[in-house]
Amino acid sequence: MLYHLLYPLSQDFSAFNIFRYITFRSIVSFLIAAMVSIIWGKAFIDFMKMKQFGQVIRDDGPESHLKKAGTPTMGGVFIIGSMLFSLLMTGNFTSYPLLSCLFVTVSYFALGFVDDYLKVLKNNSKGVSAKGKLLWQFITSGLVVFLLVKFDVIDTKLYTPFFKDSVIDLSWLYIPFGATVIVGSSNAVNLTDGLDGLAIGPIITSAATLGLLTYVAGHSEMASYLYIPYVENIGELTVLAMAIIGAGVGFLWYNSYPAQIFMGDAGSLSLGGVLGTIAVLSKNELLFVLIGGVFVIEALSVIIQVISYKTRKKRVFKMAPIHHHFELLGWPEPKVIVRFWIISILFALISIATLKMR
Ligand code: 57M
Repeated sequence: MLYHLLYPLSQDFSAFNIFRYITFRSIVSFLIAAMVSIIWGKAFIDFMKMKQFGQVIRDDGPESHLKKAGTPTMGGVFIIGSMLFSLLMTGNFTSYPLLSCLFVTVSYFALGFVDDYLKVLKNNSKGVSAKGKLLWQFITSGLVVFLLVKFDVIDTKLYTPFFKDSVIDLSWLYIPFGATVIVGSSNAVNLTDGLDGLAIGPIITSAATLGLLTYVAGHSEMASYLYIPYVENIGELTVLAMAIIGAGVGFLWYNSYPAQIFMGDAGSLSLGGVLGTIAVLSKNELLFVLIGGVFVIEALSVIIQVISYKTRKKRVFKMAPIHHHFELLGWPEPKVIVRFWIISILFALISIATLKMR
């Protein structure tokens, strides 16, 4: 709103011209989201404790997790709340890419919220059925990708990293493909969210990488210099990425080991979904496999474990997702977390380096 209220005044007060710049609004967006998230987070944790809304812990997991019973969950409420509040101040709501990302965020947040609420209320670890979740996720993402293609916000081409001339036009198949990227990202982040700070770390590094890539893709000269597709109005997603990072840092303040709160499905499904949507909008669908490498490894570990158990009756990992494997090998929880963060930073840097490798 600040952008919409103050920027038009720049004709009379030239100082307000600064709101035109994505770099300025991105920094403000980060600062507002981080501050609101830290302040609101404390109040939210106190509220959840007072109401005794705590996490139910599965009894078939690593033993070290049993002591986490009763930790407040649904931290996604203040992550997404702070992110939206910050964007209300700094975002340009005439941007279709921004509106599409917010639609996915809110829809996945609602799904995760209902799921968390059912778990907390019924005091078991079930919640919404897996089929119900997937259906909701695909309807939302399919609709968004369809509208983006129909109104020419994005094209249906797939651009391969490393090769500047390698472009495949998927035509209408792009709609299920794009939707799958968004749903896959949402669920992979959800699977990763099993240790304190384990998901939010790579969410921050992925958002930072995508924020940089959207900034470049929204700048016609930089885009053509780096041989990446130019997408109109996509720069606005840099402001969004910085709001995600700010809200994420505020959440990490409380979710760092030993966690005072978990993000819940309200956080993991919506944050995973919005990252996938930014990847689709900025035409980084393939590079996103590298950017979100930690999420991909976590999801692959589950797929490999399930296939191996079904076909050979043998497990590849002591337990999937893979972070449980390292825990059961005896690594202390903070070591697993920090090492996964280090890997996510490496993935981010390699992804950025691909900009000059095409
Ligand atoms: C969510 N949720 C955490 C918290 C968080 C197909 C199968 C692999 C699915 C998978 C699964 O259900 N994954 C999705 C994982 C849970 O955290 C809550 O859930 C939210 C995220 N959705 O925000 O609200 C627990 O994770 C721990 N946690 C932390 N710190 C955090 O900051 O310590 C979470 C956040 C929390 C807390 O203990 O209670 C979860 O793990 O349940 N299923 C599994 O992960 C299960 N794996 C499994 O069954 N593997 C099999 C096969 C199917 C591959 C195998 O290896 O043979 C394991 N999960 C658990 N115990 N907890 C099994 C044992």
